[in-house]
Amino acid sequence: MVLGGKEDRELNLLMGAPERRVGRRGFLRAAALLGAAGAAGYAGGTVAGLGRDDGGRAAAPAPAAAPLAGNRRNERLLNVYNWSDYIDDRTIPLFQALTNLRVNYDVYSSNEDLLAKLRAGPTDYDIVVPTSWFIPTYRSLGLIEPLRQDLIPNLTNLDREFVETDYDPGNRYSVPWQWGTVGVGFNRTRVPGGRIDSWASVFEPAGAARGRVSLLRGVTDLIGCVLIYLGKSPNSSKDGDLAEVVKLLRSARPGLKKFSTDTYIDELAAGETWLAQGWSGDVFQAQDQNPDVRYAIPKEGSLRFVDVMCVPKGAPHPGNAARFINYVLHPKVQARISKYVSYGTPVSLAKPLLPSQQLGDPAIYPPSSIKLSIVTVTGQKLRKWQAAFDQVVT
Ligand code: N2P
Repeated sequence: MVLGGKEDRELNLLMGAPERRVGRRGFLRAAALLGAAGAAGYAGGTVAGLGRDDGGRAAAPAPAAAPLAGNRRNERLLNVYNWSDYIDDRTIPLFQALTNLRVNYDVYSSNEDLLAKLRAGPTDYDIVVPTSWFIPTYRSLGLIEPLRQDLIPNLTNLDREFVETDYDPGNRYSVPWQWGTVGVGFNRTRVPGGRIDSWASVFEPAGAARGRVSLLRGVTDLIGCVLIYLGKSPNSSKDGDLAEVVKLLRSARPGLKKFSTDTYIDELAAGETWLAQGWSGDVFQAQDQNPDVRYAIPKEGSLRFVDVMCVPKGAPHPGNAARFINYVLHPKVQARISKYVSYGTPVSLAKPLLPSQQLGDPAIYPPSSIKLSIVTVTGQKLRKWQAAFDQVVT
């Protein structure tokens, strides 16, 4: 559909062409193409490396406009640092074409990697996406700055539970990207009865599954879930509880293939691992490749997380960051991302645009009967959890 005026063109860009599904490698390929051809492509209004969005008609070039307000460096540039496997292949090209900003998109695969990178000194990143439970830590370390809320009118699209939060009431420093749960991804042909219901399946691997199990290489997700399995508070920092966590994980080790927060998607899909502690949307991305893959939240309960967009202190382009955040909060953009990554959207206005089977899937939008906890991270707890993690994960 080709429409006439500027607003219609923008709507076309937001809506995009029919969904194309690519895996992580496909996305990285697209990102590499954008890196190579983006400078020429974005200024000309094409979607570099991916062709025109609409067959060459509606994606008219944005005018080579004056500098955009709110930036420290006068560049039509945005540097995004996000989790791996957390975006579709169209959102960045369409944002570039719509705004005439060039985006560098880089990925990490754990909160620890991101925090270490930002603590090591200034970076050029304009947007980073830590899990919300790290926000108090980022604030107290002075690693993030207030958002230019005046440039984010779409903040009103956020569901109330993502505005009235303990970690950042009113979204002064952070805006949700997507949310999800921690659970177990498994190959239904490889587990007795085709289903699993307990964390025992991955924390005490047994039988033929030994050696075919992966656990998350992330301090909060790993330690928090083992505490839950042991019947402790998911926020415990008691030395005795953490000693039990270490003991359990040490005895699990011989039955594990590896710790991973990124490659486990492909390994589960390829049948190299049969069971994986993982994040909900990641497991559904594995299922897209292999229909025998399933996801379960164990009966003992689990963790729920929200990953939030923040601007590092002193970022070169905070104005452009705000423009990107505003774009991401558009219901159509939320729906496109959410549909692809199979995580939950914090914008209910996006839900009517999602496939009904995704919306009705209790593994993506779990009912309140499922026991899900949120981790709170303090400096002392993080040090203790990290020490426990380091005793087991090398
Ligand atoms: C995306 C994983 C993001 C969830 N691959 C972890 N908070």
